[in-house]
Amino acid sequence: MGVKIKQLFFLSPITHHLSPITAFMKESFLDGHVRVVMGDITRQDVDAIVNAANSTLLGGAGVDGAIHRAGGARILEECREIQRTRLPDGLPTGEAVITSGGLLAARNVIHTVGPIYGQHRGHEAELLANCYQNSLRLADSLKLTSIAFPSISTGAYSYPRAEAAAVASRAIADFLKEETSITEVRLVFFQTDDLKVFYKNHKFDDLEQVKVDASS
Ligand code: AR6
Repeated sequence: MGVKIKQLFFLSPITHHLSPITAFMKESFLDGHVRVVMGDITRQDVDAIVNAANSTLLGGAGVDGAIHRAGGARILEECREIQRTRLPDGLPTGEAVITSGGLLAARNVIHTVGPIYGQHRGHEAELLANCYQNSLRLADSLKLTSIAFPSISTGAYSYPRAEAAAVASRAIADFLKEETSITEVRLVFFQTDDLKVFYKNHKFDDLEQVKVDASS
C-alpha cells in the first residue's frame, strides 16, 4: 500500500489567502493589546487613526493623501487652524496633534511627522519612536481606547522597513507597560510584503518573553 503525503494549506486570517508562509503568523501580541492586520488605514473603525503627515499639516501623498481624500475638507480645515494658531513653523518631527475624523469611520485623526531617513544625524530611531509614543500619549490623554497606525516613515520618507518594525514594536510595548485607556493598538499594513518584513523584525515576542521572565 502506498503512503499518501498530504500537502497542508491554511486560510490565513490576515491575508485571506491560502498560504503556507502566512499561516503561522500571529495576529496579536502583548495579551491581545496589539493587532497586526493587512488593510487600508482610512477604513479602520477605531477611536483614532494616525496620519503619516508632513510638518505643514496641509496634506501630501501616500497615507496622508488617502486620509484627506477619504476624510473630506473638515480635516484639512482643522489642520489649517492648528497650524495658524499653534504651529506657525509647522509640526516638529516626532510630535503629534489631533483633529476630528471628518467623514471617516475613525472618530479622530492623529497627525504625526515621521523622520526622513538619513536626515536627522543618527536620531532617526528616537524620532520614529517619538511618533508612536506621542500619538499614543495624545490618545490616552483623551481617554481613547483604540488606535490604528500605518507604518510611519517607510514610504516617501524611506525608513528601512526592518529597522522601523523593531523601533515601532519597542516603542509601543514600552508605552503599554504603563497604565493607559488604550486597549487596542492596530498596526495596518498596505502590502503583504510589508507585513512579512514586519513579522520577521518586530520585537514583541522578545518583549513578551521579558515580561514572562520578570513575573516568574
Ligand atoms: N493604508 C495603510 N497604509 C498605507 C496606505 C493606506 N491607505 N497608503 C500607503 N500606506 P507614506 P511616510 C503605507 O509615504 O513614509 C506624504 O506625502 C505605505 O505603503 O504614506 O511617513 C506626507 O505628506 C508605507 O508603507 O508615509 C509626507 O510628506 C506607509 O504607509 C510623507 O508622505 C507610509 O508611507 C510621509 O512619508
